[in-house]
Amino acid sequence: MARGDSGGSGMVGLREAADRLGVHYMTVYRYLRTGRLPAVKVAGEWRVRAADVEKLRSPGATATGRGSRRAWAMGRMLDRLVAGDEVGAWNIVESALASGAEPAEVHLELIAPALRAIGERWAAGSVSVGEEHRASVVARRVLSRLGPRFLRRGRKRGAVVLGAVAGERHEIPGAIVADQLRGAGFDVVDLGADTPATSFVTAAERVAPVCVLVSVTGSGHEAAVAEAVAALRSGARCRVLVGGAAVPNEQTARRLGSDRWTGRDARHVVAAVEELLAAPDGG
Ligand code: B12
Repeated sequence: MARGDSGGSGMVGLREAADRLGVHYMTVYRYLRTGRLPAVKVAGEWRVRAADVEKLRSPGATATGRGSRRAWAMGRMLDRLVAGDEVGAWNIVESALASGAEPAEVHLELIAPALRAIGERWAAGSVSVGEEHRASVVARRVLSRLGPRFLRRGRKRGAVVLGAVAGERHEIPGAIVADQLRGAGFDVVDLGADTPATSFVTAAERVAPVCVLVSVTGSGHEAAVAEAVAALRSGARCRVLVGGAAVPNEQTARRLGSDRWTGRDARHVVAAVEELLAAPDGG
């Protein structure tokens, strides 16, 4: 008889299922509620088929441990985004949160890598333009739903203005950074995609920010970045950080006129803004 398989019935309890899947008990309960794991009540207790539990384990999930579970969840997120399945994508987020993931980890370990993988598939031709667009809409909606978890009460540490440079339509990296900055106690003015240089200046004049973050993901936006940086330096006289996937290192950051390199992910961006806050004279 298999471990935890009471009576050799091929059925196991929820705690045993949780152990086998390497997830929290409440996560298994959520699988029941959302229909991912069929269950029956026997003498007042939920039982699930051991074979169904096995099916829930991905090929990579035989290894337990947080890393492999997150990798598995990321694969499922990728799959749900490509399918345009908002409910399924949100269920994965809820499961991750229920198993103890921080909202920032959901950003950086589930949603962002899934989107980058979709980009690779799009470039390789295995995901269509339409699927990529639909996936990014679903990702955006899931991010919006997660957003309130980053809100903090209390006194703010300062304001930050953020926007993707003129011509740049990738605004999801900015949405992620904005929420993580909010979680770190900053007030964020997110100007979204395709922001004209003058709009950066107007927003900065209004809120006197710790800095303005100019986001650039794709190639070919150098002229627009130069225009935004010049307008901010002369118009708003504030500190400017240029970052995003098109700024892969310190050298590129400096060449584009950034006061600092913001690093590779949102956590590094938050750290860069905090450094500026700690060095008020521009150090
Ligand atoms: C979704 C998506 C789109 C969506 C964007 C929707 C939206 N609402 O944002 C749409 C469909 C509009 C789109 C359009 C295009 N896209 Co596109 N897109 C993507 C995709 C799949 C995901 C982007 C994303 O959100 N990534 C997730 C985030 C979280 O990734 P991230 O960069 O790691 O973000 C972190 C860092 O940037 C970091 N960071 C560090 N410092 C700083 C500083 C600041 C200020 C910020 C904000 C962040 C930051 O923090 C972020 C969070 O951790 C990427 C694939 C990829 N590799 O990202 C392609 C990708 C970026 N797109 C690409 C291309 C080519 C295009 C198009 C030119 C396609 C076309 N021919 O039409 C257009 C360009 C439109 C334009 N003018 O900008 C290429 C870019 C290649 C290049 N080097 O130029 C990519 C890489 C796909 C690929 N593999 O080729 N796209």
